[in-house]
Amino acid sequence: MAGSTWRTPSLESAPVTSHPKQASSFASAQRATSFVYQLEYAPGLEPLDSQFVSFASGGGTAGKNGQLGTLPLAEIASHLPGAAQGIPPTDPYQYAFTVRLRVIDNLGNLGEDRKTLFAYHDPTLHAGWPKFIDSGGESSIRFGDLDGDGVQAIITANSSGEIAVWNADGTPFTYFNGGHPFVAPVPANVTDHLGTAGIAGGQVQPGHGGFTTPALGDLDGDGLPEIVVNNGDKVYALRGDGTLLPGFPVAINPAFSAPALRSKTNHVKTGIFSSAVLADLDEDGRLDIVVAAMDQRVYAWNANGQLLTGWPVFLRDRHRRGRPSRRRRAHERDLQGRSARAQPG
Ligand SMILES: [Ca+2]
Ligand SMILES: [Ca+2]
Repeated sequence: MAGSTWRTPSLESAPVTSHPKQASSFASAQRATSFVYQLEYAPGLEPLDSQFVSFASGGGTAGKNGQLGTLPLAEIASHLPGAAQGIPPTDPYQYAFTVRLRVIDNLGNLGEDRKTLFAYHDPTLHAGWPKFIDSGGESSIRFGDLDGDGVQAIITANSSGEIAVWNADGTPFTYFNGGHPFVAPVPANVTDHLGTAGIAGGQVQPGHGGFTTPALGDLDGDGLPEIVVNNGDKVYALRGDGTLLPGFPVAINPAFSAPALRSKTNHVKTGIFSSAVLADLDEDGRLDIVVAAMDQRVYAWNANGQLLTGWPVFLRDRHRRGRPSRRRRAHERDLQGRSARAQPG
């Protein structure tokens, strides 16, 4: 059989006429003695066979893995509306093009794989942007004057457990952690697996959790904002220079999502999916941190990392039908007793 697969190319934004991109892929014919391959492009999402243009070809007897050709981006752009030079798209696929790798073995079998890519030069992009973060950037970006010089910096938190801060021109904001990202420690649910073959052998890097959208506010009253951000079961509060505020990180209580509480219809999780919110709940003139967790609780801590009295609060609709199981009610009574004994005063 003839086979072909793609390596996902790293994408970057640049003038499409000046950056030919390598096309990395894999071609082989495992049960045949030899094969030939052809790399082709065509404009659009579902081009006709007749539209494909070859840009690389070759052959061999053993599988070929790596750079099989170079995408002629300027040539491809010339087939797209306005040569893909800055006319804002009215159709999401206006600047799409399709690349296919076809492998034909000496027995006549054909294997084909396709990938749709986009070529578009956006002249409104600021110099120095965008940034490739090699990870999910699901959380929203925040702006903040972290060092009090009157200029806003750009704060990003990503799903690799990193917080990075940038200047407007795309250079690292050196006041924050010397210009390097703050990286969360490896969380407990990963440290439990550091001895597994992949991690111990170095093939897999242990994860650092993922940060949600940060909240900014002056927690310690020095006139400069702190960055408050959730990761896994923890809440981090960082000063603008990237150091942790004393008392942080704080964590939610794992007992509230213990396996004994889980049922088929209510699988409570240990962790925080939401972003933190800052408000002065106890009216002492200092911001507090409010976090809703997946254990059905809302937590509130003060700027020293201490739980406010009366928190966390269990969110439950008391008018809903049905009662929790006897096992669950017993566990909750036990937790409430322990929580009351732990409260000072
Ligand atoms: Ca502050
Ligand atoms: Ca307060």
